[in-house]
Amino acid sequence: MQKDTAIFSLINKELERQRRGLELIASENFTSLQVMQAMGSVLTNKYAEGYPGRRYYGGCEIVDQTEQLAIDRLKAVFNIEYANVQPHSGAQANAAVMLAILQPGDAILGLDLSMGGHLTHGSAVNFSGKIYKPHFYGVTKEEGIIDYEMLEAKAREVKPKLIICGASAYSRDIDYARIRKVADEVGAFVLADIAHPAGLIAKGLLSYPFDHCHIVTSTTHKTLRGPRGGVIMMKKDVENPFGLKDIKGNLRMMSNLMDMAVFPGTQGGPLEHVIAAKAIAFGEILTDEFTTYAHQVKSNAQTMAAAFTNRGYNIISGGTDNHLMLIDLRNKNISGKKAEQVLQLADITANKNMVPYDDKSAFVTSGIRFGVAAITTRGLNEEHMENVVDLIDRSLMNADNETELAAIRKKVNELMSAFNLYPELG
Ligand code: DSN
Repeated sequence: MQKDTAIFSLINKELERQRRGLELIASENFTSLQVMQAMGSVLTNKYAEGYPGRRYYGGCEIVDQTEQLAIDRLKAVFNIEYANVQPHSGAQANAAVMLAILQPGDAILGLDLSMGGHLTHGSAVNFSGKIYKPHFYGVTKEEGIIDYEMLEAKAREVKPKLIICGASAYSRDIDYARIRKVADEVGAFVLADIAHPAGLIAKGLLSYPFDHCHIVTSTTHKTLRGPRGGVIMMKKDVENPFGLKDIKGNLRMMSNLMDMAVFPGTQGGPLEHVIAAKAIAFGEILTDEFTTYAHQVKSNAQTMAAAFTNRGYNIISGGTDNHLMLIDLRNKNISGKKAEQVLQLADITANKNMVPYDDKSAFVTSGIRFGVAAITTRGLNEEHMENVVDLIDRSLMNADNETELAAIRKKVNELMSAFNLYPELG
């Protein structure tokens, strides 16, 4: 068969783009080469509906082993008893959890998208806001931290069946114990969606949600540095606490409800090539090298936040506990949209983001979000953060100066040329 040069030349261009730029999108990272190799392997050819040892297809004896390794390693990463590694994404993981424990029309309570939450936590344009009855809590106007009092008051008022914690643009740790307390009071499940900070939680650098939240979901491609995908986890496999039954009317263990909600509930055949890549990533997370990485992520983020603050930037909540920060640009007289576009011209990639109590739309926004997971993988450390912030600041302060932006882009390219990305790929 003829090589598809159209696609492969585009893939090479994307490799060059990733190599030369400063990647600051908080939800992105660079996997290891072996993680990518597993994704491009023969495992993509295999159908394997079901779970290891109980499949609906023959020939699953090898993928049973790769999937079991992924499960066992993920359990070791978080010291937990249950893991499902089949969700194709974080959104799929959250959809399965809700299918498992909710009925259409049930009330759910999540962090408002415009305050740092996620689409799947009840947004009106998402399945979670269409099938279930969404209610929201926010962050305080003064400090930008989760308004736990508001969360508790809302929970008592609307009596949700599910309280969701976790966020996409929130830089502080979360008080899971406090959320569980009010959940117990009103009879709600607690789901922690740790997609963003999972890699730091894995290494004990943030609070451990598993002791307090009935269910935990994550993506695998952000701070976990694995392939694009999702997982569902629980500390212990217990009989479901609210007497939930399966469609045959049987009381089931929580693990059983979760597994059935993934397959056949929301997905068909699992992506066994991606699951093998997840297994490799989880194995990498168990190493000391990843412990060093996670500490470096946290330190880089704090150094970057301090450098922004020193230049008069307004970081929501005043700093960061994790890998990201959200900046309100209103005192810098530039919108999030314009900032994203300008940075792009300097080969700095980030995303515009609404800030709490934003007066601009989601397409314009007053904020921009930066994360350091990817540049930390490239090898940048505290010493580089001042320079990175300087390059960003100069770009934003010269938003309409094409000559200056071209000069900054040259500096960015020079900086990044010192940090190899996939040298094996030539
Ligand atoms: N869209 C992802 C993010 O950028 O945070 C979350 O799904």
